Amino acid sequence: MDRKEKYRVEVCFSPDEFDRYKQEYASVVAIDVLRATTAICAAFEHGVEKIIPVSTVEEAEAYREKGYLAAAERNGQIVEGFAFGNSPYSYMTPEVKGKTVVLTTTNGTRAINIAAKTHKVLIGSLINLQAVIDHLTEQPENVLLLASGWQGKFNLEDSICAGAVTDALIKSGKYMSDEDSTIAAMFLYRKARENYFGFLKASSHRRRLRNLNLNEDIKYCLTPNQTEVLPVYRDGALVILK
Ligand code: 3SL
Repeated sequence: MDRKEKYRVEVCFSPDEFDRYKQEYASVVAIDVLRATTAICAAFEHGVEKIIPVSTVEEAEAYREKGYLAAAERNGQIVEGFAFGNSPYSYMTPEVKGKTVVLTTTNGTRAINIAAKTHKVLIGSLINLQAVIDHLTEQPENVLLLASGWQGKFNLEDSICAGAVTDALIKSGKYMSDEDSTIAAMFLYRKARENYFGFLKASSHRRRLRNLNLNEDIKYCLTPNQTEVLPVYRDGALVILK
């Protein structure tokens, strides 16, 4: 396939840079490995029907007051007054099966909502890595992988996951890339792929979560291909793409 005929895949390292990238893509894959997009995929895997991602705690409170099941996380911790945050394990209980959950998190739901204003949004994580790759290989389109980062800054885990998707799409022969961010993400992925847990040992978010005794969450989030679900944003909520 000639380079000019190929689809484009690129990586944006932070929602704060999204405006510089956004024009050319048919869809955006929002990624927040630790832990929002992992928790979202785990929730669908365990029977949640729909997730409404909101950017602020106030919005989540407003939904909760209307009787919705609402979850809120800030700085790695459950926000006071909410029954749960974004630990993937919170979504593995019968109480959430078949339900709509409203979710706000520090970075992940913000990235989703920024991208959803202008684009079709898919949800990516390491736990549904192959599902993302398979979908984009079978139905190729110009795609941007948006790392949620941490408060507007670069982070390693989302960049590695974006690099894993990019690496596979380029190997499929259907995709090309032009941006240095994409090359950097692929380099990081190739360095990390034998042992994500070890590679990320010193990373800021792993340290943050470890200090909150969330090591089990980290292990779950860094274990690839535990589910085939592929959530997509449709009419204000996330649902499983059929
Ligand atoms: O930033 C986010 O959206 C969260 O996933 C952060 S944390 O993993 O809960 O700390």
